Amino acid sequence: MAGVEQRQNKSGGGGKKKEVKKETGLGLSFTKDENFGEWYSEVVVNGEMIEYYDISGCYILRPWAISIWEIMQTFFDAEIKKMKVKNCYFPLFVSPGVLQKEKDHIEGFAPEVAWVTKSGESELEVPIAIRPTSETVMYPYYSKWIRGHRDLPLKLNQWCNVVRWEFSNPTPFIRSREFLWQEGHTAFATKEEADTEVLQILELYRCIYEEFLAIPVTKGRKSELETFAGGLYTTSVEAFIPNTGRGIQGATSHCLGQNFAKMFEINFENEKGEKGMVWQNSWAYSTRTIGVMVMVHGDDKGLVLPPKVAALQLIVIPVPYKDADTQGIFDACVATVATLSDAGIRAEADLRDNYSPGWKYSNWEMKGVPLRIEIGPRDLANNQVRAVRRDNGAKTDISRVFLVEQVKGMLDKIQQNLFDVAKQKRDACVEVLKTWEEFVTALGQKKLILAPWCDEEDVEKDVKARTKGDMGAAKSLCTPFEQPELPEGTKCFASGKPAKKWTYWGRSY
Ligand code: 87F
Repeated sequence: MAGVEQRQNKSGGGGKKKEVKKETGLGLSFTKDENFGEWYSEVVVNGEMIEYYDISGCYILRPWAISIWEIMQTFFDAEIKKMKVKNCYFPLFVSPGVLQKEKDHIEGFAPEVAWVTKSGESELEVPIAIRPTSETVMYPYYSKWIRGHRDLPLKLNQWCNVVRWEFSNPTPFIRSREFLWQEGHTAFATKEEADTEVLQILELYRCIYEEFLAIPVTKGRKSELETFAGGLYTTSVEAFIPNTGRGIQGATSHCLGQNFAKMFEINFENEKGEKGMVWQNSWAYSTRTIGVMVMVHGDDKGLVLPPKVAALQLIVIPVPYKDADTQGIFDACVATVATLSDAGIRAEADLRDNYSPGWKYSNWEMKGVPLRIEIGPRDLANNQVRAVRRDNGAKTDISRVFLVEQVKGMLDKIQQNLFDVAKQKRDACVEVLKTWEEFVTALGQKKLILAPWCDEEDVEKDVKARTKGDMGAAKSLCTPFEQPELPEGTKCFASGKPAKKWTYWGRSY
């Protein structure tokens, strides 16, 4: 199978620790610092998040990954429902005429569109595209459904898959040819309402990253060059992967202005009987979120899951000795799980008798379970359990009398610590600079660059051209909403013209 070949071919590189894997069948052969790419592939597979598939760029998402997706989905879905957004489902297939209706928007993306050309052995009369996004699928119906101001706002969302036939280096979750996302598409009578919603959604995306995935992100606005073609302005949350020195767009919230309304004739009559055009937004986050989480928190023992998104927050492992009261230990494990489950903690016991406790420790560490509880003869005698944190390995003995409150406290601490450590690491990579020489040096050091910029499209194109190479060119990531002071007379790092704003730059995914 191609997927297997691909992985075997990959295993030729450096940074290997062969003996560990041979001995136990556990453990990783690559380290995060020495060979990040191979480490990542191995972690997502051995952590049981994905399985490689025989079509390049497509991956099987296993229950361990989908459960994370579902936890984020439950949160986000409830939040947008509070905002009166309704869920819907539009077809996967797009007719060619409709797809190409909005020319500006499809132009640059056309090579990535996948087409169905046959059914059985016969050629289709008209080939059918598979949605890469649903603007052109949905907006003809917005035109039909919106007549008067009473039909506004129209706020729809769909949870679905999309296909983009990428050619550059596929990576599980981060760049796959099919992925899962939500896409929200809304229409308003006024620009003010649209502007407000863009930021409300962006705040939910920040919340998913920072509060659920424990990943620090920067909210900001995309440059003209990076703005969605056919849109008015694009906002995003941007994350950073210290190991590779690359920025990564976490999610986007666009104000489309009235461009699509013009193309698709989405008009309405206001209270005074005057005709107007709607103002539209669209916004999305995808399964890429999960890849960013793996890259940011994972370590040389495997996945590290933040408690808020972990399907299993705690694993209880019996540690029986030959002559110990094995039944008593097993009963204590079952009772511990019952107590924790009743308190709303996602806990299970690993009572398999064909694996040693040591093997189980490694296995659950690989899968990133935030907290492990061990119960041995001494614990049983003292009516206590031993808790071991996945994030920092810290061990604590907990009396079973205070089990629930202590465990809750530890899970909160782990969640916070993951965020704090990730933020420290990210902040340590930020380089504030003002000249081209400093820029080139910082780029070579995998920094996240904050530089004063003149905000001219040609200058960004020039930065891209001047930094082109095997590692990929540098580009603007976003102009953060929180702007440091920009002293009068500050010059653009790239053009020397007067700077208008501070902007983040770097290589990116
Ligand atoms: C690939 C092929 C065809 C991105 C594509 O961000 C079209 C596209 O329109 C395309 N890749 N895009 C931009 C998607 C914009 C927008 N769509 C709705 C979002 C949020 C959700």
